[in-house]
Amino acid sequence: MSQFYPRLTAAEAAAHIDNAQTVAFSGFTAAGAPKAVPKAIAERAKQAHAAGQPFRIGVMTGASTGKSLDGALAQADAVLFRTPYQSDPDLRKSINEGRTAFYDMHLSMMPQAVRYGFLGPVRWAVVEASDISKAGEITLTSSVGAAPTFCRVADKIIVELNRFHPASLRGFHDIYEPEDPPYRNPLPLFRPSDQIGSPTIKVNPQKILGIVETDMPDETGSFGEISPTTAQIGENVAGFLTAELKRGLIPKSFLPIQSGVGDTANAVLHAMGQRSEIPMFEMYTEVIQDAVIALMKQGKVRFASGCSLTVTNAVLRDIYANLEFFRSKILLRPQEITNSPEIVRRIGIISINTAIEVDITGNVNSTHVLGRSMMNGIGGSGDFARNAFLSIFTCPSTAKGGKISTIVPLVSHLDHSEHSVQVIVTEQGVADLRGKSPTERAKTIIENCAHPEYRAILRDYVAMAGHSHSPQTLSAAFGMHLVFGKSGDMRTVNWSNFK
Ligand code: 0RQ
Repeated sequence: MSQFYPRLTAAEAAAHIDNAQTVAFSGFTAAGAPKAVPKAIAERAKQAHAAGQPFRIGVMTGASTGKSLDGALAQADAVLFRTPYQSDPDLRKSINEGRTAFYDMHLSMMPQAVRYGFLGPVRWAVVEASDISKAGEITLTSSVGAAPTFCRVADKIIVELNRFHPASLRGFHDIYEPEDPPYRNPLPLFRPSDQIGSPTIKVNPQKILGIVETDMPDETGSFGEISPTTAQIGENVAGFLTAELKRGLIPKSFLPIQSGVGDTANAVLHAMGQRSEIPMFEMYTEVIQDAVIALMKQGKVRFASGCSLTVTNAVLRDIYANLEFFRSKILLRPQEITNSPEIVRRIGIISINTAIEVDITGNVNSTHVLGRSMMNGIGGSGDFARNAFLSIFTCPSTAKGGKISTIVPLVSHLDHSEHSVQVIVTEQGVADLRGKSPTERAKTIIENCAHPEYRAILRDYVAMAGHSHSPQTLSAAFGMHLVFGKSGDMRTVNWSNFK
């Protein structure tokens, strides 16, 4: 169908993009992110810089992307601002050195913020497609992200038609854009498998500048082996959910699961799959990872609604080779639907996300290392955690070989407040915070989740507060962080220096 549009090389497409323009790319994680055009834009930036000319663009996407997008543009120092999420080491460096302005957003809010005009005009949408019709119907590839909104608002669209993804993917996407206030209707989605939109993004063909043909696999990294620590975290989550089922606090038919991104999330799902007491369940999640596909094949996961197929290439090839098996089991939706706080609350999602650090009363930092350096961003964790039926945060009890305790007196940056966090799980155990005061929470978190080497340190911190509602001493609250800055080991903290 692509014969109806001008064919362009990536360099020809990139030549249309000017300094300081905002470019919105499809993609959610590396899945479905354009590869050829951003690399060509990076080349253009390098040439401009070599000639002493400025060339930096604003970059919007659904979430993180792959090395050909965030990586190449950051290496070329071509990113003026970036939103809403990233995980590329070069871009992270550019953000933390203050060269790229990063706007860390709840992913559910990104498309509407673009439509509302909050993020300024969008000149270009660059969208990876598996097919496009003469009438302007775009079939996306392995993710949806914010592509429908980007196509709607952008002045012009460049399509990367990627032959790696089959055109028969049509039907795997459920494209639905809510109306904007004051005219928004309730979202007619009641079960994870409900299809509410259309299979393609419909655009005015006149807006399409041209088509860049590619044949490139997604740049999704591989998952690490399940380590003893992540395996134990997985076991602890699965054990907790099994006990909740037995207590009748989770319905017998179970509830939809959202699980975060990364090795811990994969290990948690793997452990859930091993438990015969947990019935077949559905996922209403943001990122569909390898473990979900494995559980689907085992008959443990009935259906997965998500924003992206963030799976390794071997798994994606397997899905494409068995497309008809998966057709009735997977739907990819825009991020404002997968992460809709209203749907999350209404359908009763069990949400499982990873923290960087947790404090003794249950506040969670998901984004900043030692309060200053951006890791990735809040992503969808806030959309889910604040609204979930059950909001669980996992993390190893220590980082950097034990020199950092992930359980601290007060988080050095706040993403999820104690009011949104119900359960903390480390490899040490489970802290159930429901119905507990801050002082009771502190005791439970320290005794059940902190590493044994840090328990006495944290008990001493709590003791310092004496009788109070929340066991905090402001002069010492960042004592462990400050000591780490000096000695490189939180275990060297001496509270008498902070009283
Ligand atoms: O650094 O690799 O240099 O050793 O942080 O830590 O344990 O490998 O954790 O890869 O699971 O990521 C929260 C970042 C966890 C992620 C976060 C260091 C640690 C290591 C990574 P090294 P791990 P993971 C929906 C859900 C926010 C978005 C979200 C994330 C590195 O899960 O970005 O939830 N979440 N989205 O050593 C200093 C600490 C540390 C620390 C860990 N306390 N202090 N360094 N590290 N704890 C999905 C989406 O939104 C797409």
